[in-house]
Amino acid sequence: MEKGLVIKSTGSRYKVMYGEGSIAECTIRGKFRALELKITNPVAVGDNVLFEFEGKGSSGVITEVLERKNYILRKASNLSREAQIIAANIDHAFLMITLKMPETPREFIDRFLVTAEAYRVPASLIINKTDLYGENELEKMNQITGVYRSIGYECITASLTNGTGVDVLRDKMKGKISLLAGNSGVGKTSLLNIFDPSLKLKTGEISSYHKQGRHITTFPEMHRMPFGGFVIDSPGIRGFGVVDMEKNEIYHFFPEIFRTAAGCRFYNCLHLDEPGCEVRKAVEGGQIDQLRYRSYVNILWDENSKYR
Ligand SMILES: Nc1nc2c(ncn2[C@@H]2O[C@H](COP(=O)(O)OP(=O)(O)OP(=O)(O)O)[C@@H](O)[C@H]2O)c(=O)[nH]1
Ligand SMILES: [Mg+2]
Ligand SMILES: [Zn+2]
Repeated sequence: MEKGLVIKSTGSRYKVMYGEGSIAECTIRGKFRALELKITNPVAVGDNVLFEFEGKGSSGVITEVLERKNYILRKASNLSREAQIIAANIDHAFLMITLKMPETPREFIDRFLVTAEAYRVPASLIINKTDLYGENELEKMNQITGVYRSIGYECITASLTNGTGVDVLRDKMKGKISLLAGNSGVGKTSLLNIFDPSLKLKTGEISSYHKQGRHITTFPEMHRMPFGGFVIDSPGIRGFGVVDMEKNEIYHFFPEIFRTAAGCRFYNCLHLDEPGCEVRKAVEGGQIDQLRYRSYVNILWDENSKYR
């Protein structure tokens, strides 16, 4: 019996790192106790597992997944009730976004942050491709960093083309297990290639990212960094999610709404149109960002419609 760390999962096969960095190619056998219902993959990148060698060489069978401290889920769609674990046991999640080529939708940012809050994964934003920004995008960038910093999320601006922000990011990821998430084409894999040029990971052609984005990275994979620690590169994802979130706890995962909600008249206020709602007041007064509030309402609406 060996203890190892899952660094790649491609559906039915798993790469497990053990010892001083040896790799075993593993499969799973038997039934795994489902840690949570509606999760489609029993073993995920970042899982600590027990496995047994089988035959000769470096193949093995995973027999147990050890308890997870946290994880981030993806959903097939916002309305889906099934989810897949992208990565588990994350020290810090970084959502990489861009304001141009492609433009990350604002609600996408909030859905990611809600997921991170719900599973207690500390999260930050990386705003990449600043070299491409004109006046318009720079203004948007300042607005976005203003909103998210005031909530408490760190925002790091970067350009991988001219090297801005790379040292800051290296420093933040040193010695930790970090998840690098974000929509397709923002530059996640490019950052890993800068951190470790020997990885030579496949990145996308800038011309192929028009609106939808073509996914270059297809499976999450954990890479050991030369400066210590691991970074998980993940495929561009459409939807993040929380499984079975209670309607009246969604706002708990919007820290600024949660703080403000303490002043609402009704303890069960959903901050829609209840009288004496401090959240609505703060949205109208500009203390809570309107788009953040809209994301909240949309997520609430999705959770509601699932049960109809
Ligand atoms: N101009 C500019 N281009 C960048 C920057 N960072 C990355 N790119 C380019 O953006 C394209 C997409 O980069 P990838 O690293 O493949 O993006 P990804 O986020 O890994 O995409 P998926 O694997 O599909 O999720 C590549 O052509 C990169 O060269 C940047 O800071 N500025
Ligand atoms: Mg990639
Ligand atoms: Zn309220």
